[in-house]
Amino acid sequence: TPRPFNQLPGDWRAGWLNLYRFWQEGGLHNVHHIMARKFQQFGPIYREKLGVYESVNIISPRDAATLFQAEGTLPERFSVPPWVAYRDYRNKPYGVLLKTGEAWRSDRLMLNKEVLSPQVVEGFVPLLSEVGEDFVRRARAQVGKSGRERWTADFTHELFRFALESVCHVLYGERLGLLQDFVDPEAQRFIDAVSLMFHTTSPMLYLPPALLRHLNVKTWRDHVQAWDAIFSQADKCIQNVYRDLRLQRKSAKEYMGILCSLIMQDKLPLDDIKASVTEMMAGGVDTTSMTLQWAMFELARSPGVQEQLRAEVLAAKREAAGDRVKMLKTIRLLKATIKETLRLHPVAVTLQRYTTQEIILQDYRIPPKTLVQVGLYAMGRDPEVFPKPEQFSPQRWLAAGPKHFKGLGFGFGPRQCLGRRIAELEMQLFLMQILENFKIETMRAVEIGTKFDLILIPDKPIYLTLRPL
Ligand code: HEM
Ligand code: 2DC
Repeated sequence: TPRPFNQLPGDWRAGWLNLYRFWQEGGLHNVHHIMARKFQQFGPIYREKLGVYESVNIISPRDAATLFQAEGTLPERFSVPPWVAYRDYRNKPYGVLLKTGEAWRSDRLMLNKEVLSPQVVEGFVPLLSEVGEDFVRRARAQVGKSGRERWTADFTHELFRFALESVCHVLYGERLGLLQDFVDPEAQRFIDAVSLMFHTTSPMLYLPPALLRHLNVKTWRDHVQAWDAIFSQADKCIQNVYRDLRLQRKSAKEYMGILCSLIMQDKLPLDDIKASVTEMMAGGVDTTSMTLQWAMFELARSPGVQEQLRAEVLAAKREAAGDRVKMLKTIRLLKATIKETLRLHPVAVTLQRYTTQEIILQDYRIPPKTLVQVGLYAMGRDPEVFPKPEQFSPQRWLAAGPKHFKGLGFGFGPRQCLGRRIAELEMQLFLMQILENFKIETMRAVEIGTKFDLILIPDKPIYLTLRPL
């Protein structure tokens, strides 16, 4: 018979002491390393308590399958306390990110139709490839300027702008012009605000929202300022589209963007549309840009893989006569490359769900309403799950064998990433266009580690070189 919950391994008895130790050990930026170490110490399941938050942590794909298969129709994840606290403090409505229960479900189902469904997603291809083409044009101009037949830089900020330009093009059907020499300072402020919002979230991650709001510490004030900037900038973009729509400045022929479709459908209250569109605009900057940066870094370090990938892309281009939609159907290795990048460099350190019924994990009884976390970063580097985990090998995703609950970079099920299709398309098109035009290189000697800044990011700048083919 399964063992009782109380026998779970782990040092979960002293929540506040643990949180204090965690602070002291510089755990703030090392959540992923600490988790990996705990799996080493306790095995594939352990219980922990940080502050007031208790969780059970798992690492194996089989346990992830058990968790997600029992999640039901209203799955809930850990609700990031500072994000909730901000909205309550400013009296802002929640979007899908923070809503729960039926209110989440009805919004989410409407959004799925306009953001995730295959019919709609195909329409994003021209919008996203246009932005990719502009990036290539800009990169060529930078190569010209350098006078050295190449462009070497830390691409973080270039990719932030690319990502914001991309997500805004599909959301609003409009270009911001962030890939030109002059960048609108308001757009730049939005980008900086999203990074600051993530950065100020992590120190407050394990404190309850009620406590946070009464704390007048700098981190909280910066956090509020960051969200204020995010909401006001998103609101301007939304108002613009709304006005153009009323004045019928938008022609009904072309695809006008996700926001327009949602407004015209008229099935969601405008405030709910706004809340979720704001979340998507903010969620679309650091996520895809960091993943693309990691992908280019890995490809630069594995020239063999890069050549194989380029061959696939060029062959697809020939066969499809340049038709991007057709190309996307044949580039298997490129899709595997993105999975492989997210295996080693997931954006989310864990996936989480509250259980709704008793489930059995590693032969322990887990009661309902328990927060269970899948250690995504630890799983991606576990040799039991991925043989030779340190090797960047997209091929592993194409080889025979079970991949069941191993590729979880965007989460799973009805609560998975809403921006998944946008993100995937944006990254596939970008990498295709880069590979068609440039060789990606880097200084091989430099080791880059990972830092937890709410999302996982490189711990130092990555310098990459683009060299025209
Ligand atoms: C949720 C990853 C890009 C918007 C999530 C979750 C993950 C994730 C792991 C939680 C899923 C779960 O609990 O099962 C990523 C990765 C990205 C990415 C790896 C890119 C490489 C984006 C983009 C957008 C976005 C571009 C906006 C267009 C959201 C939203 C949610 C979410 C709104 C909450 C959905 C809900 O609760 O219903 N993402 N994301 N993400 N993501 Fe993403
Ligand atoms: C952070 O312990 C660590 O996609 C916590 O685009 C558990 C946790 C809960 C929710 C996760 C979060 C972590 C990381 C960032 C995620 C978030 C859900 C959505 C969000 C993964 C793992 C993200 C980046 C969204 C953000 C949208 C936002 C800017 C409006």
